Amino acid sequence: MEIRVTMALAQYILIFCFTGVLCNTANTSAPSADCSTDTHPFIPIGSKYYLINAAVKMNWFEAGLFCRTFGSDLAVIESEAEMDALSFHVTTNGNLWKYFWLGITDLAVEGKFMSHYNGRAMPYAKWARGQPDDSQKREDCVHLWPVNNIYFMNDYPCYSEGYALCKMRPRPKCCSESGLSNCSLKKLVQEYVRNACPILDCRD
Ligand SMILES: [Ca+2]
Repeated sequence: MEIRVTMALAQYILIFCFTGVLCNTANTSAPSADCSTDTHPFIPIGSKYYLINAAVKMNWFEAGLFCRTFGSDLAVIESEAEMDALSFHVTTNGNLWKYFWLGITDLAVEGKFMSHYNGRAMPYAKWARGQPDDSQKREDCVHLWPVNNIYFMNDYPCYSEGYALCKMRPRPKCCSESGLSNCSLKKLVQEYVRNACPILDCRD
């Protein structure tokens, strides 16, 4: 019975090898990549991880590119709790009075502020009094703005200078953490393919 199952699996592997799908995947991706717990250089604030660059001023576009170089995006604040945690961290770490760019803009449709990450309406807002005002009709990017030692949100010219506030993207759950049977199967198939490819001389 076991031999029959193994042979059937080998047949599937052979088919996949000819198509080059699984062999390429097995050869180019480390099985532990999905399970990395290394969050450097992001730091935990509240329940999320961020990278705050309070050293170099950038416009909104540059700040977004800065975050992308670390595989992240300008932060989109999703709740009052997240806003409070970020405000507390920034104000208690010597960065009060600095402007921090968020991943929110109404560049696409004036007055409709959305996440630049997924195009959805901004999930949470804490506008400063009288904001957003699109002053001089040139304020399309949102930043964190301190008013009386408390951070609020304000629309601001995208080419003005501020600091990047990057938020780490959600990581896929590790197979061992999720305990899902399809993860175990995936690992099993990857292991078989990894062993079979050199024998079957799989090529790109
Ligand atoms: Ca404004």
